[in-house]
Amino acid sequence: MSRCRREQGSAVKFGPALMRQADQLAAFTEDAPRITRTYLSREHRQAADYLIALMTEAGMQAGIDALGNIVGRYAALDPAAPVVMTGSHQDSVRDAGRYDGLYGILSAIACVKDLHARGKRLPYTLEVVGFGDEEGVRFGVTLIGSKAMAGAFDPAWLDKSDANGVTMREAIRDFGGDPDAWPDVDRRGKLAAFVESHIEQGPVLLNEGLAVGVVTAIAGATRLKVTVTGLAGHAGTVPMGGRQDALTAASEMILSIEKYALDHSAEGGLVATVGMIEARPGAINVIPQDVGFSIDLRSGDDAARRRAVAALEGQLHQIAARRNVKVALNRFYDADAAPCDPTLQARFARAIAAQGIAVRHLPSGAGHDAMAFPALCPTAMLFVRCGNNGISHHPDEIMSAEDAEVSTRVLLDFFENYVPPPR
Ligand code: HGY
Ligand code: MN
Ligand code: MN
Repeated sequence: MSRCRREQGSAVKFGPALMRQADQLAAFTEDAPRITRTYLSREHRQAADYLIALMTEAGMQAGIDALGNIVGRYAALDPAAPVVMTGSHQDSVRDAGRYDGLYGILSAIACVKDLHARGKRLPYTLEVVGFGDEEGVRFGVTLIGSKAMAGAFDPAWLDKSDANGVTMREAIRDFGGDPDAWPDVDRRGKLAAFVESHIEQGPVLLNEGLAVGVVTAIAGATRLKVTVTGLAGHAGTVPMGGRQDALTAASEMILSIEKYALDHSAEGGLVATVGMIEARPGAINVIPQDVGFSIDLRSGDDAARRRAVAALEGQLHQIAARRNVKVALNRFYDADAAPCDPTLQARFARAIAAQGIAVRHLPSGAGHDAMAFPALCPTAMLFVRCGNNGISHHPDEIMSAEDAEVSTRVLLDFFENYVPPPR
């Protein structure tokens, strides 16, 4: 009997098909054999066409909104019924795994397909969304689709350009969208709840032998761009004592950032990452004059994250002064920790227990589209176990058909038993 067969002998319904669908979507990539799919790209369109076909086959009306979000609707019998939204993002980081984001869209579609096959409608309209951009790879802005739906879209984003100088406005038009219609995407006041199913992207569920878990809160995040300005010089003639080397100064700054995060990791699970660095002029025989690097700071405790930003600002300026270079920090992204709704968490807990699985609540260090919604409506997340020690944002990201089966059953149980509060 296949390992995926259910203990109770009930047939496998979801797992293998979900794995096949994730494999198919992984083929829509800009740099095969790696997986990279950015906002409004040709590959975004391919993924949209594929997901719209799956949504339609599952009994939904499906299409793309003005900003490139893929939206499927499984209408309630009552046209005036409340709306619940679910989904995740279709885009990826560079050289990504194949489940981050996409799994949450596919699992929700599988739930609707099952409901439709049984001729069952819900006491609410269920919208399944593939958000166009959560990772922010192409334009440096994250959560574009989910923030637009939450009424937090900033029209200034439309003038941001990608690495080829194409503005978001032009890219939306080229994609067939309408950048000026961004206010139409706003769903404020129209959603009863938002839920997202997503791989954990960490090792907690794996280490505890659990297929699924309930998210308590999503960590807050601050992202900064640091520029260090020294003085270029001949690598052979400038004595070590007199240098204004921007790269060695940046190196000391980066190690001080790591040390701060290590010393304060108990504060809401504070983490700090320098993921990008660039040195100019970038010649082997020239002392670097300009260095730019990124800082990504996260914590479940907003006050701790703010303290970290202030402390690091002071530290970097002290190092710059001692090394006779200049430093500037540009904070371009700030998101407070997003709490998950206790009632929805309890609903997920009941659905997990119904599968005979111990209920584990855990925070999310990763950011998600769900972060945009607590301001609008009760919001919750279901985590699914990752293999390979929980690695993600990496081609070794992995999950199992068995866990896809279980987590989709949990999500379906949630949808079938959730009753929106009276309006
Ligand atoms: O960066 C994040 O946490 C998310 O994967 N975009
Ligand atoms: Mn991601
Ligand atoms: Mn994600």
